[in-house]
Amino acid sequence: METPLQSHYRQHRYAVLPQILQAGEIDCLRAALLRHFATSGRPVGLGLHQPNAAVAIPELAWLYAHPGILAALRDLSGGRQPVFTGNSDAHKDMLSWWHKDTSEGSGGCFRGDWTAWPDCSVIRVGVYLQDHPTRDGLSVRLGSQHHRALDQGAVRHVSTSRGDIVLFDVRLTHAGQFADGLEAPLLKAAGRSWLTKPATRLRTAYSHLRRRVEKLSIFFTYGSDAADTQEYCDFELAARHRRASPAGPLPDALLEALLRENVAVPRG
Ligand SMILES: O=C(O)CCC(=O)C(=O)O
Ligand SMILES: [Fe+2]
Repeated sequence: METPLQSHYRQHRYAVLPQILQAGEIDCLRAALLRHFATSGRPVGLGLHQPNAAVAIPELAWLYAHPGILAALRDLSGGRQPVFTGNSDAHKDMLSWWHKDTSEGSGGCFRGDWTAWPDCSVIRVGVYLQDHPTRDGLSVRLGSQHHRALDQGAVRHVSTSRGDIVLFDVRLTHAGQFADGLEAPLLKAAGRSWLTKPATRLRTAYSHLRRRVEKLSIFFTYGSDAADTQEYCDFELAARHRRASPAGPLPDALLEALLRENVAVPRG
């Protein structure tokens, strides 16, 4: 018998885990991200992006080994050992656009025709640190795991509240907050490197005027003991070696937390 989580995920390739994080935990995460982004992060999507957040923001360690998240991942994989791929991003006020988390722009993380696979063990875990009942949270395109083109699949906004966790197949086409009419030309301008900073500053002023609260989120990638997860991890490792600045090892506190929860971590 399938569990309700397995059945929803099998049909839609995404699922919401309601109320996994407590109010105090969300406050902690928000404070850690606000502290970090006060001095760090790269301008992306008229906001700030921190790649390799597991290394760059060590205070997040406990989140990656959260028992509620791991129980769901074990459920979805039929009890296989979870694998923390090390891929983790944090975002502040970042606008987004349709994409997949399969690194298609840099060669693709999977060998073979993944559009034909009925299943995929590599799962993105998304944590929004504010409510998104009707907009600006995660949007997905249903059935898009079978298409390379990013315009395929009916669009669904995934309603989430503070404390919820969202899980989705990395092949699924998805986006976060879309640019509104005023932000769209700014976002386009920010694509030119000399305009990135002024465009981002203008957008920050616009958000203040609209009295928006800071939009904060953490996204990270898990797999399980399976061949496609191994491919994803090999791709990640090679990409990390190609990058100019070395990523550095995962913090000891994170490795210990993962070990305690019997999570595997790829070598390298
Ligand atoms: O900006 C968002 O909310 C989505 C983030 C995302 O798609 C990612 O980190 O892979
Ligand atoms: Fe993504």
